[in-house]
Amino acid sequence: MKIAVVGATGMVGEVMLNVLKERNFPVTELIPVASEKSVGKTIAFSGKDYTVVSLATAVSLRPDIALFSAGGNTSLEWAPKFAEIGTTVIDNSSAWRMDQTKKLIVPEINASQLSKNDKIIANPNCSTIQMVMALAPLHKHYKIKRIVVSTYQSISGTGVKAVKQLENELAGIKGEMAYPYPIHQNALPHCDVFEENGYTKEEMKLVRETQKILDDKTIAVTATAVRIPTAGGHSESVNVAFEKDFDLTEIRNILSNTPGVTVQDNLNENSYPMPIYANGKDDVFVGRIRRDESQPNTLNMWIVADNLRKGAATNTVQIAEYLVENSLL
Ligand code: 2RA
Repeated sequence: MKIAVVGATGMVGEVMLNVLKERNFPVTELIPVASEKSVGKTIAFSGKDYTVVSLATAVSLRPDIALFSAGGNTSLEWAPKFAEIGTTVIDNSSAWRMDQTKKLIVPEINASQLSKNDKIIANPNCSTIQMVMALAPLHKHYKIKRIVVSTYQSISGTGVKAVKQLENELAGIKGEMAYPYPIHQNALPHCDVFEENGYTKEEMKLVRETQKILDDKTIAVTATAVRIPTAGGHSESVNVAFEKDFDLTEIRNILSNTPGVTVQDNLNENSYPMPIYANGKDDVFVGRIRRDESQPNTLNMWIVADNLRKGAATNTVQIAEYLVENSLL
């Protein structure tokens, strides 16, 4: 399988290369793609050195699959060029997620929607993926009415510049700012840009993408996305109201039996999900599961996942695995 990784030198790109290797994805030829300033560099992958090429060169090499993590503008311009020559693109940007003609996929939930005709497939936003991984099985049993979610997002979601800003602040060095304010010992209710309605794009991704992935526009969602100085993953406090009542033991059993979800919920042992634990792992961790005593049929939970892995790279590679396993290329 000839695989292009577009954005190969970025944070998500590097994790995608690691995940391809870890999962023994059948890569016969790797085509690392990056911006002009990186063209010509070499990237080691599975014991071989590959030369970073430009997007135009990558298209001419006709890869079977192109895994994109290079921003929305690059994806809007170049994903169609790959698709035109028969490459299947799986894109991590938000460019195609709400396009009615494109599928928005979390393999454990809706990979069965995919067909050979899907040549540009959207990978959902990291904070959406981890939330729907826990909520999809519960929606099937109890039908979600409303979700209230607050996120506590790692600086790694912003990228290298943000990680560098925190390092500089910890070292007492004045450097380039990824955020309008210091992030050390701070919490910024500002992930991505503000929209007309006063929400940020990150918050509206949680609203719009959740309804698309669960295929249910009746689900009401409201979100507050906060950036905090953690590495290793995004955390979310989720309050979910169902149409039907539930039994907490059944909720835990459903989640424990959901592939890709691990329940960490034993208060006697102070066992609950944390980013320092989720870091580097592919599962979505769920804990602090408890009934919302303020209203009927409503549940609280705490959901943590590595935003660079299941939130981006691993989900992308899992989509590629599904395409290969089901002969959909
Ligand atoms: C963030 N989910 O965390 C966004 C993009 N990775 O900033």
